[in-house]
Amino acid sequence: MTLSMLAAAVVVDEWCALGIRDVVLSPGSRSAPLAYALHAADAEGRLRLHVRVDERTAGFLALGLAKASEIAVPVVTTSGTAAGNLLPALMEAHHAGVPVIAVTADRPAGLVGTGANQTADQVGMFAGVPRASARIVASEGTTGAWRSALRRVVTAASGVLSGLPGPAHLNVELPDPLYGDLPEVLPRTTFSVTRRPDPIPVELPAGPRTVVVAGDLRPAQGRAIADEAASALVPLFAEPSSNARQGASAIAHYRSLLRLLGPQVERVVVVGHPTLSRPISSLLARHDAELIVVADGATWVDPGWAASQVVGAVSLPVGDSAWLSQWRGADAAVFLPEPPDRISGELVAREAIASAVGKVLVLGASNPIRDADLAPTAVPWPTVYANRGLAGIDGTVSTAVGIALATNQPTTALMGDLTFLHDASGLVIPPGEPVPTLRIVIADDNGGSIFATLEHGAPERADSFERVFATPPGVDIADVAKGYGVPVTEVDDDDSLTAALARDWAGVEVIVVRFSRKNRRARAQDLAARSERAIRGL
Ligand SMILES: Cc1ncc(C[n+]2csc(CCOP(=O)(O)OP(=O)(O)O)c2C)c(N)n1
Ligand SMILES: [Mg+2]
Repeated sequence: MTLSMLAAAVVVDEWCALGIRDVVLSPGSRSAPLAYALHAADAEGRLRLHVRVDERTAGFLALGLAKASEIAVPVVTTSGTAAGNLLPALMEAHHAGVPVIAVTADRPAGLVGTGANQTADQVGMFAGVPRASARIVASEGTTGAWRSALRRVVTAASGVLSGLPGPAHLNVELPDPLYGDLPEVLPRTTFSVTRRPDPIPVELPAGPRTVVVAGDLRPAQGRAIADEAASALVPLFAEPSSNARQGASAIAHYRSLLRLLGPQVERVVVVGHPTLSRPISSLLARHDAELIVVADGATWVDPGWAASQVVGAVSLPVGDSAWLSQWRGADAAVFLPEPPDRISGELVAREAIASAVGKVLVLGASNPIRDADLAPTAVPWPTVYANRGLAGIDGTVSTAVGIALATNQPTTALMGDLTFLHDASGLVIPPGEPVPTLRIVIADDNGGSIFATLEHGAPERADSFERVFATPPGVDIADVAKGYGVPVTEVDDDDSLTAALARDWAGVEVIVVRFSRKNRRARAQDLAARSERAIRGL
């Protein structure tokens, strides 16, 4: 048995023992020992292996699997640029607290800097991003030392001790030969880590007019904060991926209502990572209101530098029902009609949400998640996931594939056309690989319409807008999806959208919803005006 095969066998055996269930692998030569060991473990039913050619896709697939399972997912690459392609997924994992382990196969250290083929300096290559890094040097150490390194890396990624899950990096340095028999029996000592206890909630004093802001959260956390806000009669401003956007306290149009009602807020409790809107950023930057941040890890959210108290968990006192009624009354009075004979982004989001109730919904960055952030709160919601760590438009298809595979539930992913094109290769699922039940709804408005709602969309900047902001891709999205062998439905009116979303499906399918982005800016302005009238009319 070769040293490299022994090291690979120990790595995979320890992962199985630590409870890892899914591993993603991209092909290569330097990583071959790990590939053989993973193939064997998958055949024995000890873990589930997913093979992807494109490492960027593989990284986001691991991210989706880890996000939904809340269990660490290793993603294994060969050496060189292959490893570099994991960076975007690791950055998202860092900022969203997702346990992805980058496992980069490497040459023995003596070859770094010599011009040896496909050899880069990989130790520390993700500088500052991993929560922990370790090296497995197959030509040195013992199986006990390797297992110890693996335990540290998986424990750090899982956040069991720190409360802060996130990415980790394992560089596995493998000398030739890179094939041979796998050992039959591997010695292992028992090992376990005790999870740190949940924090004790801090009871807030009664009195100040309070609101709760819920940003991106794990589903169970979101449901808990929705219940807490509802029983305390506190208005709740919950972004879709908080999973708190429901219940008696959730205010659907909080973004537009904040402009007039915001100044009355005396205390803000923020849970999770809000990222969607400027009104919330302004609320979190108010130095004349108390800002209480609920942090479940080693760091906390405070983009306005205004935090007055950081707590591990919070218990809200019962508030004044008139305060909640004021928000609810204004909320109920806001109404944005659909444009006649046309589909709007909000309609697509609303229907996608309704069609996914009881199942899983993944929301792409840009307008899809913001459109969902206008959907009603007085209806049931599906379990929602989104990459809000860094809000990238990259890797969304692959993340959704991972979420669907980890939840094992029919999953709907709503994303923009550019977001889809960025990661269309996430549709490449080689024969024999586990197949998700995933429906991708593409809000195809031929470009990046979000910029139309920002300063760049002002009429006086129209001459540069199309080319350098909207960037209409000029490709037929349906043809692109068909090229990957995926069934495609094309819709361009409300009835055909409703019908397409009502159907059951198997495997991966794509629904392309074509609509115009012409009225984006006008609708955003209309909503602001209607919200103002709703408040003044009360
Ligand atoms: C990786 C990455 N590159 C660039 C951006 C900046 N960006 C934000 S939204 C957006 C356009 C998205 O277009 P689309 O997916 O069609 O959604 P739409 O705005 O039309 O709703 C871009 C380029 C980003 N968030 N992430
Ligand atoms: Mg678009």
